[in-house]
Amino acid sequence: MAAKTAPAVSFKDRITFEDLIERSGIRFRLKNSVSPRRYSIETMLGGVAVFDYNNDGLLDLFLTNGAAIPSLEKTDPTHWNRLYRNNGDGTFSDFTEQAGVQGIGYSMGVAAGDYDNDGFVDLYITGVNTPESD
Ligand SMILES: [Ca+2]
Ligand SMILES: [Ca+2]
Repeated sequence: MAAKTAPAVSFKDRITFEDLIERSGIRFRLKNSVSPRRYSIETMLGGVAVFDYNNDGLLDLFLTNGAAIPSLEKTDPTHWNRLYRNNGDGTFSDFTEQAGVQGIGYSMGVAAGDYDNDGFVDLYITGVNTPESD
């Protein structure tokens, strides 16, 4: 029996990448409010959930974001967590306000699952200075 060799890969078959963020509609910027005190939370955020929040068969995005330091308050929309609905054509729409998921406090992580078995995925967001962290 002859030894098998790996198939030849030509350079034309190489994987290429294209930066599509500009036309995607995703305008998220992680804001961890770096401080001279270098609090540990500054390096512990940036949770992402990829899930279908509206059950349309298209994966949507939820991104956690920080807050001002030292208040740990989301003092303006640049600190909001963001929910982006997948439009199905390579673009996303910001549904953060419609869904009421801007967040409170310094958000760090997120888990997704159907907690109450109603057929819609729920989010569990972790962080500091949230009502649950008192
Ligand atoms: Ca969806
Ligand atoms: Ca649910």
